[in-house]
Amino acid sequence: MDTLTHSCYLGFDFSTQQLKVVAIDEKLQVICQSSVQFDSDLPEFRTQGGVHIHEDGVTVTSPVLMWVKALDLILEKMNDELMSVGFDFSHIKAVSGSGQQHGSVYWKKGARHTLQHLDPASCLHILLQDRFAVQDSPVWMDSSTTDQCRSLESAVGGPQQLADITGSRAYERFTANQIAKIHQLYPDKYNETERISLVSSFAASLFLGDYGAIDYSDGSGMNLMNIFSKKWSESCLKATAPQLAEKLGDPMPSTAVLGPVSPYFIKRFGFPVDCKVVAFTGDNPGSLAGMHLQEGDIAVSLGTSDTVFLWVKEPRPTVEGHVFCNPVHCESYMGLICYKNGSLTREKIRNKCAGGSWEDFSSALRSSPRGNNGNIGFYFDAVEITPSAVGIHRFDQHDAKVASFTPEVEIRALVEGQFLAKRLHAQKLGYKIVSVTRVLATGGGSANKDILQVLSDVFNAPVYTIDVANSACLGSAYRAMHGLVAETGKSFAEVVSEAPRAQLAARPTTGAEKVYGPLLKRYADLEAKILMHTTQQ
Ligand code: 5FX
Repeated sequence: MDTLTHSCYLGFDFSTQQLKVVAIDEKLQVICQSSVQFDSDLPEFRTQGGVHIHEDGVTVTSPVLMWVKALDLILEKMNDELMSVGFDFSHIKAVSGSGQQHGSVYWKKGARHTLQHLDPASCLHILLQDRFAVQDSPVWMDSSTTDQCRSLESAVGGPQQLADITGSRAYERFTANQIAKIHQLYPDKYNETERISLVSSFAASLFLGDYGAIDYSDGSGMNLMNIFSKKWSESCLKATAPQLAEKLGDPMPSTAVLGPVSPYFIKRFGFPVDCKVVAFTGDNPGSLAGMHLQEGDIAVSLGTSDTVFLWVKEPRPTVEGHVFCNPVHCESYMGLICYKNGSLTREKIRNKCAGGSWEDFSSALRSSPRGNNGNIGFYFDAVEITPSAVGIHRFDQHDAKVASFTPEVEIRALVEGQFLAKRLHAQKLGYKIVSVTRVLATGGGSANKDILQVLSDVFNAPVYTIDVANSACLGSAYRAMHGLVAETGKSFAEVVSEAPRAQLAARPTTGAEKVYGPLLKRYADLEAKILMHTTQQ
C-alpha cells in the first residue's frame, strides 16, 4: 500500500447512549469502526440510556467522567480494530468529532494545566477525576430551566428577539439556561469553574491537551451566540451569569484546525506528531456533513420523531425551529426542525385504516389523488413541537371541520399533512426550493416508495435516499479531512465528492406544484386556526 492511501482520519461521536468512532481512508472508505455503550460497557456509572433522570423528572444529567472513561476504552478497542485492517494510530492525519448538542462541562480551576501535562503512563479518567467543578453534566434531555428561559427572553425583549440574535427562542435544554441554573443553585461550583465546554468542545479538549474552542455551529445551540456576527451576545451573556465570556473562550469556525494532537496521544497511542485536531461540533451539524448536504438540499429523517435539516443561505429565525451556523460552509446556515408525531402516528393510522399493513397503506396512497380532493388533516397525538398544537383536526375542501375521513382519505391526509408541515416550516426559516433542490430522505419511513412519492410531489423536487446509520460519526471523519485543506479554500463538497452517493428514489409528478402550491397556503391558514383551538378533536 502506498503512503497516500495508507493515511486515515478519525471521526468520533459522543452521543447520548454511546461513544462511536469511525476511521476512513483517503478515498473516504470506512476502514473500521468501534463503539462503547455507556450503560453496558461502563455499568459502574449506573446510567440508563446514558443518562440519570433525577427524582424531579425534569433534571437529566450524565457523569462527565463516564465520557472520559469511554474515550480511554474506545481508544484501546480502536487500536485492535486498526491493526486488523493493516493500520495503526501512526497513520492518522486528523481527528474530529461531534457531541450531543447543548450539554455542558464545567472544568475546575487548574484543569487546563492538568490537560497540558497529562502523564502518558496513566488513563485519562484517572488523570482527570477531580478536574471538574460539576461532576454531573446537564444534557439535552433536561427540561428543568423554564424560569431561566423566560427570564432570558424577557431580558432581550421577548422570544422572537432572542431568536433574531441566537437563532432560537429560549429552550430549556439550551446551554445558557443550564449555565444560569448552575450559577443560581450552585454559585460556589460556578465560581470554581475555569472553563465551560459543550460536550463537543470538551471532547476536542481531551485530544488537544488544552481547552478546545466551541465551534460556531454547536455554539448556535446555546442561546448565547449571535449567529450573524458569530460572537457571544453581550446582552445574552449578561442575562445568564457573571464573567461568562472568559469562561467560554472565543468561538471558532467549525472547519478550524484547533492544533496538533496532545503529546499524551503521541506517547501513549503512537499518534503522529503532525496529527491535527479539527474543531468538534454538534451531532446534528455532524450529520449534515455525514449526509453531505449541499446548498438548496433538505434532509428529512422519518423516525420516531421526524427531523428536518436544511441548508439555508438567508435564514429567518422564528420562534419555531432552530437556525445554526452551517458546519461545513462559513457563509451559510443550517435549519433544524423537530416534529414529535412521526412514525408512531404513521403506524397508528396504518393500524386504524390499513389493517396494520404497509402494503395496504401504500396502495391507498397510490389510488388516491394528489391533493386529496382538498381534504387536509393534522394528526398530533402528542403535543407537537412545530407548531405547538395537539389533537386530530380534519378539514374538507371548503375548510369546514369534519369529524372523520374514509380510510383512504385519512391515509393521504396524514402523509400529505406531515410533508406540507415540513415544507411550510422550512420555508418559514428561510428555506427556498430551487432548481437544484434535492430532498434527502432517511430513517425507517424512507423505505416506503409511495410515501417518498408524496414527499417528492409536495416539495416538487427529486427525493434521494441515503443510509445514515453513522452519519454524525462519518460526518466528523469527513470534517477532519476537510479541516486540513479548508484554509486553502477547498470546499467540503469537493472533499466529499467521492463519498458514496445518495440514490434517486422518486421524481415529482408533472403538475405537482399546481396542486401543492395552493394547498400549502391553505395548510398554513388552517394550522394558524388550530393553534387557537388546540383542545378540539
Ligand atoms: C437537538 O437540538 C437536540 O437537542 C438533540 O438532537 C441532541 O443533539 C441529541 F443528541
